[in-house]
Amino acid sequence: MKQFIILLFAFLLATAGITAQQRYNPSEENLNNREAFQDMKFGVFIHWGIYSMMADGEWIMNNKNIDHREYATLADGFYPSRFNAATWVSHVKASGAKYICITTRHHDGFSMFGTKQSPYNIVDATPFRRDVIGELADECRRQGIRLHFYYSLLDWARADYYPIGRTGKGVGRTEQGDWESYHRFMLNQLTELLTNYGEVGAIWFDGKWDQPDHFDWRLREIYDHIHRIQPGCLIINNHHIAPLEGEDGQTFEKDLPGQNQSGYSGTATIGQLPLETCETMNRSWGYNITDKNYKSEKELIHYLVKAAGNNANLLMNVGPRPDGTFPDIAVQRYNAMGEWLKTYGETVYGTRGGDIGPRDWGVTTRKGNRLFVHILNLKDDALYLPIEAKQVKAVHFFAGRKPVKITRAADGIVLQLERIPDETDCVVEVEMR
Ligand code: H79
Repeated sequence: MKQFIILLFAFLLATAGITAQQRYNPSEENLNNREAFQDMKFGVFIHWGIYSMMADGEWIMNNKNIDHREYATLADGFYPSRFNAATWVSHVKASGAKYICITTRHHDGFSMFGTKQSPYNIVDATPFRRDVIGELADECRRQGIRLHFYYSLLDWARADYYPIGRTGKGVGRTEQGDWESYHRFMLNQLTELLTNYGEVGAIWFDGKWDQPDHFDWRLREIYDHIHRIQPGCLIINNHHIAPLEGEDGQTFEKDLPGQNQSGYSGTATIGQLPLETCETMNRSWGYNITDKNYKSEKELIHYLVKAAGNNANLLMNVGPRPDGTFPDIAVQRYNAMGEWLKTYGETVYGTRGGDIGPRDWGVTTRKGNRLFVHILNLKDDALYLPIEAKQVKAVHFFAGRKPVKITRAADGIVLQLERIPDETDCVVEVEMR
């Protein structure tokens, strides 16, 4: 019996040891960054690579089964003569976005930064020879924009990305490879990204879904490696599933949290971490010369507001042209969002999802004791709110802060708007006591 108790005790100690080792304890800096991340609410996603030259999105190598050796010769012709980091960051500032997430290496395997881990990068393999990530990092610091790095876990060009996953089967890769070498390569590149470009707001992973669910990516080693170098750096992984231990945020691809219109978010239960939703402005991530399906200004503003009402950030994409400029329509749309935010930013930045969850008519956001009711689509001149607050006061956020008449109703109040709202977003500020 005594022996059994000792054994049991030893077993309990051992299992406790394992869980303590596996549990990730974010640093205080990291926790602060999570709050700051949520406060920013709006970021610009940038998909740019040598694929941009073919002007048909970032998946062209896979979609057209281009041999990776032939694809690599594109690098010799990559010379974005009009690239100017200051212009990019100015566009971002004008949009009202507070951060940028840029592709440092996409699935095609080409590194857009000066890496020592492979010559297949913008500095060593193109006539341009400039580290655009470094130039962007400097400019972001200058203009007060946070910088996040997109980093693909999957690689269509490297032999050591093996076993080959569900995609890139027709690009002429080898039949064998050494995963240990690929894992090392990723860790070394991440070391470079986290030591050569100053403070990195987040590493944003993509491509986990390329391998079967049971595949061991050794993500925890990668995550711990990142947090050892920059404990404050947020780790976000676009794996379309619930957050994993060691991550600091959760992103949703082309869906608001909890939705699954994209078809990718089916298993993505909402966790406790800061949320983000990423979306394309037209229908492509990488530059697509014929894709003119741009969302309207109103749709974009509605998406931003709905993200905020869902307690999430919006990461809105642009695919710069091969010459290094943003497409004109993208610039125009970003400017329109920025103009709107000049007036309404207070109801978005620094807020969290409001007391009333998303509805057909719109969403609510909250800051302190102020509840912002964003009426996006209402067919009536009055709006019922199930608010418990005993004493509330309401005003139109804009339009001279005109008071909004309130009548009582069962378990809530009714805002008497006196007309059917027709603005992009009719914001009523409710002071809760
Ligand atoms: O970088 C952009 C895209 O290139 C990348 N993520 C954004 C931010 C992306 N690539 N594909 N997807 C997103 C969608 C993934 C689709 C999937 Fe599948 C459906 C993954 C698993 C099922 C495609 C089809 C890959 C395997 C089967």
